[in-house]
Amino acid sequence: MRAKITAQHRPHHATQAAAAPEVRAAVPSPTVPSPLPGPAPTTGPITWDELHLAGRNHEAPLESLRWPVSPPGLHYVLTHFDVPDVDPVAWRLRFGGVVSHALALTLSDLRRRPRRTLTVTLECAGNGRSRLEPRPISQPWDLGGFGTAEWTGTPLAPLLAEAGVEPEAVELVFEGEDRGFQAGVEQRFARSLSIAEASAPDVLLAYEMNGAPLPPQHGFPVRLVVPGWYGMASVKWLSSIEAVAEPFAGYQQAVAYRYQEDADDGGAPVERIRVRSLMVPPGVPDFLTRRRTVDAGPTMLRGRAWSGAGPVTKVEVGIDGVWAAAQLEPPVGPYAWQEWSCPWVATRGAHRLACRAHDAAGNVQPEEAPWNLQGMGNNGVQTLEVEVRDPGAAS
Ligand SMILES: Nc1nc2c(c(=O)[nH]1)N[C@H]1C(S)=C(S)[C@@H](COP(=O)(O)O)O[C@H]1N2
Ligand SMILES: [Mo]
Repeated sequence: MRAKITAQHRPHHATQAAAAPEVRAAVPSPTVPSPLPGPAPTTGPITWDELHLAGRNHEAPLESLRWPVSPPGLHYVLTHFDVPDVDPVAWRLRFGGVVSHALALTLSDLRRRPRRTLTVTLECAGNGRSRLEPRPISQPWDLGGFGTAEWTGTPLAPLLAEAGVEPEAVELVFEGEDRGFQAGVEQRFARSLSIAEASAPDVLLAYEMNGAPLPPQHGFPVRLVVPGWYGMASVKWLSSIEAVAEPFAGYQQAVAYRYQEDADDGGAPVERIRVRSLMVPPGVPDFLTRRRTVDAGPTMLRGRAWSGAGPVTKVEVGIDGVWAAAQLEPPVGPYAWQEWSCPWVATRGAHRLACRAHDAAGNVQPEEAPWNLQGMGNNGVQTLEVEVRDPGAAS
C-alpha cells in the first residue's frame, strides 16, 4: 500500500509517525520515476548526507538582510554536483537545435553585446525545507536560501532572433558544464524555458556579479539569470542552449522541481518565487541554540520581502499574535527585494515575533505552506521567539 502524505495526514507526533515507514516501503511505479528513491521524508534527526549538503550549499545569515545587495560571500549557494573548472578562453556558448543559424559565442563575443545590469533577488525553491514535517531528505535549508546581487550580462532575447529559432521550437534547453548523478540518473544540470519565457527582455546571460567576474560557485564564466523564478531556472556554468520541438523531459525539469503530493503525482512545475518576508533577528543570539535576547525598550524590527509576482504590497509584523502593518519601501528594481521596518517597544518577558508579506497578485504568506514530497516553495511565515530583559541585566 502506498501512503499518501499531505498537510492533513502528516504525522505530528509519535503515534502517527507509523505513516513514514509505509512511504519508505513504497515502490516507484515503472513509468513515473520517483524523485526520491533514497530515504523517505523523515521526522528524525538531520542525516550525514544532509549535513554534507548543508556545508557545501550554504545559507545567507538572516542578518545579511540588512544590506540591499548581499555582501560578498553572503549570497546563498546551491550546487547539485561539483563546481566545474571552466577555461574562459576555450569556453564557447553553443546555441543550436531547431535554429537556422547555429551559433558558437566566445566570452568576448558576449561582452561586446549590449550590456545590462539588474538587481535580482534569487531564492532556492527548497528554502524552508527543513521546517517541513516529515522532512524531505535533500539540501536541508532553514530559511537562508536567498540572496540579492547585481547581475550584469547581455539580454538573451536578441540572440533568439540571431540564431533564427524555428517556429516549431517550443522550448529552449539550457545546459551547464557540471555533471553528476541524481536519483541514479547521470546528467548534466539542465533546465528549459518556453520560448515566450526565454524571450522576456530581462532574462540575462550574466558574466558579472556585483561588478566583478562571476565567482566560480556562482557560475563562472557565464550563467543564465531568470528574474522572478526560483533559482533552479538560472543555470550556472552555461555551455549550451538548444531549441527543441518537444517539451524537455530532463531530470531537473520533469522529475525534480515539482510540487508533488506523493510519488504517483506528476506534480505541477515549480516556477516563480512565492511571496516571502524575512526578519533580521533582533537582539543577540545564544551560540548553540540561536535563542535571542533583546533589551527592553524601543527597537526597530527590520527585514526584506519579495515575490515572483511582485511587487510586495504589504508586510505585517506579528507581536504575540497581533498583526500590524510595517513601513514598506519600494524595490530598488523590479526583481529586487523590498525593505520593511516596524518599531516595537519591547517589554520584559518572552515574545513571539513574526512577519508576513502580500504581493501585487493578491498572494499572502500562509501560516504553514502545503507539504509536498520534494519540500518545494515553503513560504510559511517566519516566527521567532525572543526573551526581553532589562538593558544591561546580567543573564
Ligand atoms: N549548472 C547548474 N546550475 C544551477 C544549479 C546547479 O546545480 N548547476 N543549481 C540551481 C539552483 S537549484 C539554484 S537555487 C541556483 C543557485 O544559484 P547560486 O548558487 O548562484 O545562489 O542555481 C541554479 N543553477
Ligand atoms: Mo535551488
